[in-house]
Amino acid sequence: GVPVFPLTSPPTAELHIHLEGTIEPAAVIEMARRNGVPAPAADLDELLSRYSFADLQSFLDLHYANLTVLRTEQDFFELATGYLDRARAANIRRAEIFFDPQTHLGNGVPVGAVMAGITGALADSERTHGISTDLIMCFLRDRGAAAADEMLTAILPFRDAIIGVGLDSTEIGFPPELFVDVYARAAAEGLHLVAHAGEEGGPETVTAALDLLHVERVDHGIRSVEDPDLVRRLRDEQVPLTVCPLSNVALRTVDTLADHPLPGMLADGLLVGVNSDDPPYFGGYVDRNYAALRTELGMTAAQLEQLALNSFESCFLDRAVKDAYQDEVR
Ligand code: ES4
Ligand code: ZN
Repeated sequence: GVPVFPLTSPPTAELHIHLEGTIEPAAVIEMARRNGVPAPAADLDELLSRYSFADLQSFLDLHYANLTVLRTEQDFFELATGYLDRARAANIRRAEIFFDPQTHLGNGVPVGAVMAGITGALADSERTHGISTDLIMCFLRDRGAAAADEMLTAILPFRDAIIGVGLDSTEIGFPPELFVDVYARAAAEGLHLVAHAGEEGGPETVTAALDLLHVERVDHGIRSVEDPDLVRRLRDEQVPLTVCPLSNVALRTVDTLADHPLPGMLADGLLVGVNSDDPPYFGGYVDRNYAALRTELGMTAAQLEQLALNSFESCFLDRAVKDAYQDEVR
């Protein structure tokens, strides 16, 4: 018979995807062997047994251990190419991709090698994969403000390869207040501004990101629903929120998908979209997130279409380009 819901997810923009968080477990083992560095686990089975999390920090511990195997330009080229292949299969048409050069600098990998590998893979992504791509460099909040400032200086030779800056890693204990100066510097460079907030931290971290860092978009932001004044503001100003449903379940930010605030946020008129965050860790790409929203939350085709339209609305793209993508959704 005719399926009640479309079998494929709508064309979507993915605005909350960590490039390093797309590394497949098998690639971790293979790159460790190839680079002659210790693998974070004896074999694939042992590695996979660790893919279960209590909170954000327990995920980050595994994530950073896995990333010690990334050493060469070729590793970053393969990482980004692998992402494009899987994003294409998930019907992604536009990706604004986070990456974390501080992690690799800390592992002894020069920023030039990171940039050459990633930009080499993404340079022609529209033609090779039908996906337009740009990069957003994130500061690791747990390394503090001075390190973020040094990182911004180190990326300036590659200024034209990025469209913006973000803020990720451990949220609790590292509030937006610490990063006011480095965000002002990034703004003066003409970079777009986003930040993770309101994932584990409360709604006050979202308000601080807006008021003190002047972010244009908030990553996660789900705990905003605890503050009615903030919800009104997010609706009135149509601040984009990059929500990651399967990530929130995997990191126990929400108990089950049925408890997720996304349907209520959509009903309240917030500009929310669906994103995958770190897909091999959290249960899949955007298509799997849409499928779970259908089957576990009972979201309708009309709601999913709105989420897809919102994803393009939330992009750092010209109006005419957004319109063209949105016409493809309808
Ligand atoms: C993150 Cl540094 C980093 N990488 C991937 N996902 C994240 N979530 C929060 N910080
Ligand atoms: Zn994230």
